[in-house]
Amino acid sequence: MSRIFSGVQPTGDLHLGNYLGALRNWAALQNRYECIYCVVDLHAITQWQDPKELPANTREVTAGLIAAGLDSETNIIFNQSAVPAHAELAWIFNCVARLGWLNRMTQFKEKAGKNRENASVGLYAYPSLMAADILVYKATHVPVGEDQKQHLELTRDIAQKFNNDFGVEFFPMVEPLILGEATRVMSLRDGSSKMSKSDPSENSRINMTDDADTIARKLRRAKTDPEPLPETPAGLDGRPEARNLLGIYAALCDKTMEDVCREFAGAQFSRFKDSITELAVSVLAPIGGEMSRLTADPAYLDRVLARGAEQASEIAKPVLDDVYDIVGLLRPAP
Ligand code: AQP
Repeated sequence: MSRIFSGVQPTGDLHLGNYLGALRNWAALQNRYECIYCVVDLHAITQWQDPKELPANTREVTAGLIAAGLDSETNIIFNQSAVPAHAELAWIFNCVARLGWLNRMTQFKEKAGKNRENASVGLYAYPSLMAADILVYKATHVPVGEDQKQHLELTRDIAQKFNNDFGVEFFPMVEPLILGEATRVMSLRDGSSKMSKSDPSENSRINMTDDADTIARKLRRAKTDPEPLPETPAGLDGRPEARNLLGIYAALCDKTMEDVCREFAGAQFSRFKDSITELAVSVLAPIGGEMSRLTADPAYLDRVLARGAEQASEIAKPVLDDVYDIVGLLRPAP
């Protein structure tokens, strides 16, 4: 059976982009693949995280995964730092990946911004750790948003180079799974930048735990343009905010952009915003409610994570043992 790995960072409130670009798709895959889902806390600390908030964020993301429909009994759900094999394989991959490859990563450029000299080495080496996350389980498929495609290509490059360097056919060539409309949800304030947990403007995103009034307020304030909605998606060219809102609507109700354009052809944004608000609340309210219920029981979430870490470690250990043998690293005799 094919095996899926994917991760989400506990860097703050989960938002509609995480839901439509990742969590919802993960839930849809769970009966077709063996699934390993990871709360990637080691990735999170590549940028400053308050140690007082990180545990609660890790539990909240875990609650988000379950509330979005992942069955914690049939899927492996755990936090990355609980399985040291990720960090161990990442170090080996740091010795396989080339500086030139990492220099091309757009996420590093975006996140480091102008203050590149002051970015952490961890942020720079983030893609090596991501490759380790995936390959330590020899995962065959990774469901990712459009934004993570470049990192996945790097994972393939690392796997290929490892196999070539050591003359083995050890790591598989992992395939991306990019699913559905609105795989890249953009900020409500700026249709050219991604909806993101770390955007300083709360109004740029809809959080999975936002209540109905907050969702309505954020959508009311969402940036638009003065034109009525077009009859076809071609009419959205040069209108990034309109494209984003229609894409979100289409994803929330599982329709195509063509269908949504037909439905709202000629309408003003005021009418469309009422409809998208109603739809967003109907989808997110039950999920947000379930997240609140689950986060009120941290002991339950900790049990889910502990069981997941145990199951993940069982899969990772023989892979890492083989890697140590291939590389020629001695392990203490049993
Ligand atoms: N805006 C988005 N549209 C579609 N998919 C998205 N994802 C994130 N943002 C969007 C997908 O969600 C999964 C988990 O992402 P993540 O939280 O681990 O990292 P990220 O992509 O860096 O998300 P953020 O919100 O932008 O976090 P910060 O601000 O901390 O960097 C991934 O599959 C991602 O594609």
